[in-house]
Amino acid sequence: MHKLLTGLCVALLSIQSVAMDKDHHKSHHHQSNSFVTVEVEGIVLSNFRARASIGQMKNSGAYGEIQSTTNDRLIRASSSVAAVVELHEHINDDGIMRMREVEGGLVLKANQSMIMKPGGYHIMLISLHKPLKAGDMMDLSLQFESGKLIELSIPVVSIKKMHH
Ligand SMILES: [Cu+2]
Repeated sequence: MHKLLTGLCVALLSIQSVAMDKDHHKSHHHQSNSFVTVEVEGIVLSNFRARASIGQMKNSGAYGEIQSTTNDRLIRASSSVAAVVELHEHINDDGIMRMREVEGGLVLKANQSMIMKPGGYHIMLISLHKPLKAGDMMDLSLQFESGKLIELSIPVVSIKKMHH
């Protein structure tokens, strides 16, 4: 799998260090949360956030928007905050909304936004090691079919802010 290795790109991003690649940088601030749009190797990431967990619930979700300049796929996500991280979609099963793992990952069509949001595609955080509290940051790493690997630090926001 040489293809996977040659395109490998690791970027450490956080709200403190978004000043990368200023030439193509299309950053604009989202005032409603603390994640700033970043662009890495032709992939633009915006509005990333995770939902604060509720009480003792061990699951939560992370959301955001991804746009790639080339056709690609988000094939895996991981984080140190949860034992298992899956890519999910919601489906309408005879009037009942259910979620399930997306087979083969989330498709990114060149220059089209793929939006993960509550009730749609999302990154499922399963078996949290500790509660996710609003105001915290959490790490999230995104693996793409092209071999690109992007590591983010994303804010945890309350469910109220999530749906604004
Ligand atoms: Cu889910």
